[in-house]
Amino acid sequence: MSDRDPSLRRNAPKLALHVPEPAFRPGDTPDFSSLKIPAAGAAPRPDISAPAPETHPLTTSLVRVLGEDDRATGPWDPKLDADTLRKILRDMVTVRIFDDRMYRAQRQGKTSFYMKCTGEEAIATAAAAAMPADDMHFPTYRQQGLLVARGYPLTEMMNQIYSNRGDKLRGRQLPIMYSDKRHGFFSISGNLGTQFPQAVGWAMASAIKGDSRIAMGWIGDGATAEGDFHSAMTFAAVYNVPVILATVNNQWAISSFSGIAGGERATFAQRAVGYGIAGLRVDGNDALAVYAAVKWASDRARTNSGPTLIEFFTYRAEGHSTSDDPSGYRPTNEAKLWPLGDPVERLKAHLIALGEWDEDRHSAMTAECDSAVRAAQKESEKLGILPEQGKDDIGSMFDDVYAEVPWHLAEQREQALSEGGE
Ligand SMILES: Cc1ncc(C[n+]2csc(CCOP(=O)(O)OP(=O)(O)O)c2C)c(N)n1
Ligand SMILES: [Mg+2]
Repeated sequence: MSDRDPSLRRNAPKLALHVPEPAFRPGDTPDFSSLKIPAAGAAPRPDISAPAPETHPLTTSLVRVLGEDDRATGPWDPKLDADTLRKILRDMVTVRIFDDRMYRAQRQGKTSFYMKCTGEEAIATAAAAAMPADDMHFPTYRQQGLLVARGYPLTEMMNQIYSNRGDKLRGRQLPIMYSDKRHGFFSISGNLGTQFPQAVGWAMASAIKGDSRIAMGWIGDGATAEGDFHSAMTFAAVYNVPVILATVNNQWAISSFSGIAGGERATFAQRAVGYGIAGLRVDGNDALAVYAAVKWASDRARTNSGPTLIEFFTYRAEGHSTSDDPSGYRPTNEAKLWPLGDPVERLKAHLIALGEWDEDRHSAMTAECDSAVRAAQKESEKLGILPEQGKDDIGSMFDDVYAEVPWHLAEQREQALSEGGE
């Protein structure tokens, strides 16, 4: 009798699959009490040239600097001066105001699409503060803080969002998919995951040329399930590439929770262990911890001590984009109950505890940021908003793709122009 005969296997268990489900759905009361949150200052800080395995215990804990008492503590305290702290705070506040105004602009029909990074502001702004301005970032759509922190004009960002006459990308990209080489900000690609191998490739090229600039690649928790994540990790490990690979674990990928990308089985930082590279898991709502981790990984990469995978643990406080309504898949008060708090409030409280800030100064600074964002918006809207764009120069949509326009596109352009672009 063949061993494929089903009668021989009748006592075997029925095979089954596990489909991860988030702990809380709409209507439930979120309870984060089982979440293990190590105390600030508890994580050891290995030397930047330490062998990768020395960092591996840090892939299951959490690097935290700002304590419950709003003080900075432990070996990861980057000991920043008050001006640097105030600059990071200001950048975070600007990003939040910018996000709110552009979200509203989308609701007013001035553009088709917008994505906020609410609750995640510390990650890009503190990372930018920790690295020289000529290092290269390969960001996703949630690192607008890099541009803000590096002083990219807000008007330019808005011109891109409105695809208006000032948009130097000439409407080629979806709103918010910025690109600016001078600010070390690689063109955002809507194809998730591409940023990781591209950052590794750029950093390899930098090393091959004998340059001293490093790259930082960015990815979301959901996109780590893409093959690109793993190809990038393999190359980074094999060639000891001078790169920082950052996973922003905001626990959601549109309506899929992080378990669908593997987050139930291991932390995202733990993937560094299998590849044999350094890994850190960091409180993404603690600007000082973000700064310290990125500085550590940047110094490590720059001294040829190897790549680092950093997981920034955070929470996506609002919808995925203007096209999303999270009340359909998670409790509405989850962001408020998230125990790692609000990154803006935490840094503000720290500066106040240091005697370097107060409520009046905070209100004045917020008002200044608000005026700057409003002024930029006014300026940008003089150059047009999205619904007004495109019809006047329809032939230009064939430009900038090929050095020489192929005959079939030339033919289509002629046709579009002769039909008046309708
Ligand atoms: C290759 C690819 N697959 C799917 C999508 C559609 N998509 C856009 S954003 C998104 C969720 C990504 O979630 P995550 O990586 O966690 O980043 P987050 O939005 O949370 O910052 C998906 C599935 C895409 N843009 N590209
Ligand atoms: Mg996510």
